[in-house]
Amino acid sequence: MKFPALLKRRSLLFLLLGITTAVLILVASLLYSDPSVYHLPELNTPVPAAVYPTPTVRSLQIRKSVTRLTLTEKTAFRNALKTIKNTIPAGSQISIYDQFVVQHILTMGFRKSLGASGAAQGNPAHSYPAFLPWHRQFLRQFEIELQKVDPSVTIPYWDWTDPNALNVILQEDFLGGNGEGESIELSSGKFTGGAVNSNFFTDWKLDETIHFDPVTMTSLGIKLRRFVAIPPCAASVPKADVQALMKFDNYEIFNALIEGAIILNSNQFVAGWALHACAHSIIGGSVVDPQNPLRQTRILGTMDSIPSSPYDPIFWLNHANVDRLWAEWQDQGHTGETFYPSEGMPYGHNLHDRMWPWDGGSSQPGNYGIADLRPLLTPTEAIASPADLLDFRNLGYTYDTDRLNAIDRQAYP
Ligand SMILES: [Cu+2]
Repeated sequence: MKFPALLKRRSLLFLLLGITTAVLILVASLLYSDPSVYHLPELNTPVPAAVYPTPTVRSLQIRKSVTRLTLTEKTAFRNALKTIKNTIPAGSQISIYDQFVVQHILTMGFRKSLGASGAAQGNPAHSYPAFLPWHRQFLRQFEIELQKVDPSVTIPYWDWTDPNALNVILQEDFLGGNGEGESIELSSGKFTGGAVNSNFFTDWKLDETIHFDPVTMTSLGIKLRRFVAIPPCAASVPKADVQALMKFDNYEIFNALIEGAIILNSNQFVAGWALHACAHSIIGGSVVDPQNPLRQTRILGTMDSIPSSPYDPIFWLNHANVDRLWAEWQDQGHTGETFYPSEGMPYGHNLHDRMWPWDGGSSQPGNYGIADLRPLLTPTEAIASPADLLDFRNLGYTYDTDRLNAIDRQAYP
């Protein structure tokens, strides 16, 4: 064969090879792109102007920073927690408190493969836009239960950027103490933790099927567990991370960043471990793959088991802080329905979708966990969609920060 003809045949071959590769890549990307993975909007998408609602409630209760609580307030909060932890309502097999833990676990059960049914798609409480309103409703429902015991109680918040706040939380007069009795050898050193033996928790019994490690799917036992401040999450969150968060105008980006499974790295969203997710880890702790510090191989403490985490009362303080930051962001010109996606999200995450379990029974979770927890759940009467949760003042509370109180004083003179 003459040289030019060979060249021609070769380039034809290369062209064919090129086309085949391109087709293969396209098919593979279509096959393997997971439709359940949530894609964030572009950075700098324009946002509509804020609309300020008119207040409909007369007076507001104040959720305070843990650092500003008096001893009387700490005691009242602890007593209310204890009471609902030990009260089993008629028709339920578990306590009022444990009902909340089971609700939280079963948000992980909305997969058809687990036997879920009904309208809800994806996890109704995590990884998508309803993360913030779902937890706002969850906290409010929990606070209402506390207030049935003591009407003066509100859920305090843990400002993660204040190292003193964690110190206050972990005192014996409040939610006291790291875990004890176990040590763990990590590449960064030796750390201790284990069961929490503070006085407050002597009768804080956990159900071994409700308290589990979602990575190894094994029980975490009947005692509350903590491994405080082990790597990779340090004992406080950098102030700069929160300041950076507050500068985003797009709701979906704000929601995803504060949840903390992604971070922004030189203008790119990448998998990460920050803010709310890190706060879970600061208390609970987990062992991670040394090759990939984002991959947990074993959960050590209650708070780092995302499903079972409400079993540790610090859960409520962590989420009150998430909610406070959202409230502050809303007050900074991101108020109302224009700052929440109205459509295009999995069911349960659009503005007017009902969020399980406050959906009037329209969706049922599948069997998620190390035992079937569904028979433990008692249905709730409440109905809620993200739209109902946007105005926190309308729910009857505010936070003790200057930023919020400036508006509180105008709205509630
Ligand atoms: Cu949650």
